[in-house]
Amino acid sequence: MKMSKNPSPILVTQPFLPPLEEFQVYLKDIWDSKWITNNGKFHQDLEKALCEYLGVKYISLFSNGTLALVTALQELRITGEVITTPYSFVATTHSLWWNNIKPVFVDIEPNTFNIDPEKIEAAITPKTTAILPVHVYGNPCNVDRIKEIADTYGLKVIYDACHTFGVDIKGIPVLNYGDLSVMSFHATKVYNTFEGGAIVCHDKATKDRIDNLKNFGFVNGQVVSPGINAKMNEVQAAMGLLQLKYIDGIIENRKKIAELYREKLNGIDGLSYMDDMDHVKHCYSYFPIVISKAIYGKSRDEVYEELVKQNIFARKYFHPLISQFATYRGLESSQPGKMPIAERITEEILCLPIYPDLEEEIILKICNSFKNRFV
Ligand code: T4K
Repeated sequence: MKMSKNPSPILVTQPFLPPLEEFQVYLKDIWDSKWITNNGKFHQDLEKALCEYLGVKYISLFSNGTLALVTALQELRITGEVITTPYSFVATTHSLWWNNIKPVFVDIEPNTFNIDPEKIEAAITPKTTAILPVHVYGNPCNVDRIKEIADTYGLKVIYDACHTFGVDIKGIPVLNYGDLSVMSFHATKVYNTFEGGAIVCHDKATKDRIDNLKNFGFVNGQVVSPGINAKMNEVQAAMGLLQLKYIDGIIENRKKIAELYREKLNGIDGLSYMDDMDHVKHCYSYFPIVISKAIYGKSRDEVYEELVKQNIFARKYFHPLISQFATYRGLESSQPGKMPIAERITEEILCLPIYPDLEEEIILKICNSFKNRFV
C-alpha cells in the first residue's frame, strides 16, 4: 500500500498495468512476427500458463466474458428456462437472452449474496435445462448443494466466475466445479487482459468444440455450427502473460486493503462487511459493505453522495437488480416481493474502492468518514 497525497478522483477500481517497458518487449515480438490474432503464440502460451496457475485442465480464451457466457450456453445446447440470480452484472442474464432462453430468477443468500440453493428446486419446471449461478464478488457459491440439485434433476451448471481469479475451496479451484465456468479479464477485474474472458472445461473434446464455436464454427475448413467471432488477440494475450507475473502481489495487496477496511470499519453500528469464508482462498475482487439506514442513520444513497463530495466514487454494485431493469422486469420471477433478500441488499449495498495501489491514507479517510457518520 502506498502513502502519498492524491488529489485525483478515487474510483471504485483501477486496472493493474505492468511496467510499460516490459509490455513493449511483447509488442516488439508481435510487430516482428506480424501475427496478431487467430490462436497465435501468446494465445497458446497464455492458455497453458493459465491452466497451470489456476489449476484447471482446459481453458479457451475469449475476447470478453460476455461472449464466453453466450458461447458456454451454446456449447451445452441449453434451451428453455435457466435458473439464475438477479444479483449480478447484467451480462449474466443477457447471455440467456442472446440464446433465446428464459431467465428464471431465484433469491440470494443473506450472507454471501449468491443464489440460495434452497430456493432453486421450487423454480424448476419441465422446461428447466440448467442453472447459471454467479460467484458474486468472488465468494464461492454453495457448489456442493448446487451439484446435488443439478444431479437430481439432470440439469447442467454453468458458473459465472467473472469475479473469481485463483479462488479455491479447501485447495480445490472453484473453477473446477460445474460443467463449465466462465471468466472475465476486463479492465476492472483482479486480472485483466484489457478486455478478455475464458471458458474453463474439463475435457479436450469440449475444449475443441468451444474453440470452434468462438471461431465462426470452423472445423478443418468446414462450418459445423453457427459460431461467432470471440477470439482473444495477441496483444490481449501478451498482457495476460505479463499480468501473471504480478498476480500474486496484486491479490496480496488487495487482501491487505480488505483487512484494513475490516479493521477500521469494525464495530460501526449499522455497517456490515464480508469476512473471509472458512477454507476459502479469496481474490478480494470487491469490497462490498451493507448499510442499514435504521441503525446507521444514513442510507446507502446518502453515503454514496457524501463520498462523491469527497471525490470518492464508490459503486452500487449491484443496483438495480437485473430483474428490475426494464428489459427483464416483465418476467414472472421478477415481480416485486418475490426476492426479498435481493430486493433489500440492492438498496443497502455499496462497493468501496479496492485496487492494488490504493493509498492507505484514502482507506483511512473513508473509514474515518464512516466512523464520524459524515458529519
Ligand atoms: N458476469 C459478471 C458477474 C460480471 O461482473 C461481468 C462484467 C460480466 C459477466 C461480463 O464480462 P465482460 O464482458 O465485461 O468481460 C464494469 C465492467 O465493464 C464489467 O466488465 C464488469 N462485469 C462490471 C461489474 O463492471 P461498469 O459499467 O461499472 O464499468 P465502468 O466503465 O464504469 O468502470 C468501473 C470503474 O473502473 C470506473 O470507476 C472507472 C474504472 N476504470 C474502468 C475502465 C474501463 C478504469 O480505471 N479504467 C478502465 O479502463 O462495468
